[in-house]
Amino acid sequence: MSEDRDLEKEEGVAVQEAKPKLGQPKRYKVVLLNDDYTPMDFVVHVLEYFFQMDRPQATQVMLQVHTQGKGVCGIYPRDIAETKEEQVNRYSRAEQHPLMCVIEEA
Ligand code: TYC
Repeated sequence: MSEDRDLEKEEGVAVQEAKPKLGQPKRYKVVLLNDDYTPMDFVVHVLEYFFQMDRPQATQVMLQVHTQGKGVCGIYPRDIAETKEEQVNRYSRAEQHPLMCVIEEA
């Protein structure tokens, strides 16, 4: 840096400082989608287990998904959102339910 400045003075060379380009990292919504087959109590269990919701909160989000078609489980940095999405989908498939979890840019 100070060497760059010396260079500017001594040799007439303009040196552009690199702008720090770290913005705020993007955040991602983890979203559950409705379907006709997954039992409501399984969805409530998923919301409690993977998203640390209490029973009333999990029930509210489950009903939001059931009536509106989708609902937000949480908002996270990309790697955490992707991990939650995979864990929920793997678990739902292992339990033979069609429940779908997806991520969306927040
Ligand atoms: N619609 C499902 C039912 O009537 C319940 C359900 C809720 C399924 C939320 C998925 O993400 C979901 N059994």
